[in-house]
Amino acid sequence: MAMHRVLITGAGGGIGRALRETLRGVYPVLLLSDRVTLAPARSGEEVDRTDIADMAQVERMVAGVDGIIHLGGISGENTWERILESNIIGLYNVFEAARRAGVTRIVMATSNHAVGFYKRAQTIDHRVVPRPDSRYGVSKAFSEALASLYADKHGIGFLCTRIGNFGVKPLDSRRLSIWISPRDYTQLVRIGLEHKEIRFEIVYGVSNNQRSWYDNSNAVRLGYRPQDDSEPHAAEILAAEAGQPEDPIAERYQGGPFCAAEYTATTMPD
Ligand code: 15L
Repeated sequence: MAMHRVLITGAGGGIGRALRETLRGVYPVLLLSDRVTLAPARSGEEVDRTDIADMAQVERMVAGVDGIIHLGGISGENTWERILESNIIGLYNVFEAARRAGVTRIVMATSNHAVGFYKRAQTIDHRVVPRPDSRYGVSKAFSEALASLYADKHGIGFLCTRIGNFGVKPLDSRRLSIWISPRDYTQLVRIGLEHKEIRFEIVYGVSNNQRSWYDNSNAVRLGYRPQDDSEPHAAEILAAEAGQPEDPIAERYQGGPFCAAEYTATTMPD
């Protein structure tokens, strides 16, 4: 199962731009796609412009591809119409076109927001049922369900990476528990594309954070050995946040402000 030609959707976003560098030369061809214009192709790269909401364009994009890193779509809360177009219809188009084209492996960006309504006091693993904290989180739970269907029914291997927060360093106290560094995410993506026995797996896309809310033993079982930990950034972040007003809903749940936004219930879920 050689990965010769690997497609990155959403290649113009923050994670896509980072993977473009860290995966350069790892696979013979990196096909970089987005609906926005990308920087011109260098050696070993091809650049494509596709709107994943358009099936005909998606079919052209996936022709001749061996593996896909699917990052395309909306990456935060948005209107139902935009989520529907990009994260439901667009996602379906990518998986269905991949099936028709004989793609064998897909690494997919799901999110901590698929399980954002678990409390911070709880440690969760890859087997918990989804508890989305937003329309965006619902679309990510849908993406995991669609991946499961295409794995079971059509034999495509899926690594669903529930990404916490990707960046060179954690941004705030919540992100101390869910941060992932570019090199750790690159390692996880390579496991997803190269591990011989992946059928359908959910893992947390997080570094080796001391403050983690996740039992990421499924990723470890697949060979993931994260190098980074948010802890060296903790003192500075916590000092900067000291004395700031706290939202009780955001503070109680892992999804933080995604849980608090539009919240109208009169009692807090357990
Ligand atoms: C996500 O899923 C988003 O894609 C990202 O932009 C951040 O908001 C992240 O979650 C987070 O929870 O920090």
